[in-house]
Amino acid sequence: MRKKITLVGAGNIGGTLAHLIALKQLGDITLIDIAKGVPQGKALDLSQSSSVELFDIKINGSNNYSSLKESDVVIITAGLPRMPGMSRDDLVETNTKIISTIGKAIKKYCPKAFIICITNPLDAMVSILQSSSKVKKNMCVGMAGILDSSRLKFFLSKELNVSIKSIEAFVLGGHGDTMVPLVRYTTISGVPIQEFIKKKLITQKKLNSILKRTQNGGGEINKLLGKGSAFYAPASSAVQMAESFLKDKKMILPCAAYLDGEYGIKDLYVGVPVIIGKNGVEKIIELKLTANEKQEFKKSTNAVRNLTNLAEKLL
Ligand code: TXD
Repeated sequence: MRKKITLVGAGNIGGTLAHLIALKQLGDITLIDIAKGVPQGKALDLSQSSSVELFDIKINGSNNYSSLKESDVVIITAGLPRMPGMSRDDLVETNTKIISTIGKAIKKYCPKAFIICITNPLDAMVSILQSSSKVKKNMCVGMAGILDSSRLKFFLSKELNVSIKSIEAFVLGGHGDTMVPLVRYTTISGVPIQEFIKKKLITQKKLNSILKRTQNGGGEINKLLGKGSAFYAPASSAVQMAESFLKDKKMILPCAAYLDGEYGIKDLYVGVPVIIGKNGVEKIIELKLTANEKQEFKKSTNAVRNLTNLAEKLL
């Protein structure tokens, strides 16, 4: 019996999610959107590529949340993306209302599903989604850290002229300007990046500019596109999470997960490395942080908590 993956939001990311999931044949796909015809049109268009891509999964479009029924995985991108010059936090009011409505629909139609939130402001929206859907806290997670880490890895691979496959990097904390790229855990084929600085293969100055570029990764693309946000890399990142759940791959991935004391943080969704398997977020990986990293992480979690409290007050 094929799994059912429902994508709430059939816009730039939603359509790309559907395409990637179809090509990987992860399960049958239902696209839901409020825009009349858009989920149906994208579902039909994607289905018409099946004879070329040779996938057998079914793809449907709907304008009703009742189509969430019996979903195994739900990926949410519904909401407004940023316009140039807007911060992710500027979206909080509009998207909080949208996300809480969707959360109630999940509670009604698929309370056992694994929920992946993408909508910004990400960390606060994951919290709203969990509190309105009442799904188990470890079955609700946010996609941001994989995207932010992927941007960092890409910039480093370009600068060092090495395969992207050789680079490991982590970003902790909120999906915003306060995110914490963990330089100390950045390695190239297991060699800490500090060794590359010592060998003058990259300067500290260049590394710092790469970290800054990573923190502004979303804004850079907003500016280039003129409207809307990045969508290819965000979609790939969320599909990696869905696949780790559906295939019980137990990958260690940086995601916005619920902390209940880990890293000294209680009752907050924020970006940390987690293991994702068939039971959702199965474990929070607690990395040892230096005093400086702890300070940066605290700054980031404070910003996330303020925004989460604001979102909850709006409900
Ligand atoms: O790393 C991350 N988490 C971020 C997240 C990376 C990139 C983009 N980020 C955020 O994802 C972005 O700021 C937005 O909040 C979401 C979705 O971005 P996308 O680029 O896909 O936005 P679109 O193309 O505008 O698609 C949003 C769709 C659109 O088709 C709307 O009609 C629909 O959401 N929408 C709804 N669907 C269902 N239900 C409701 N209420 C609804 N409202 C809007």
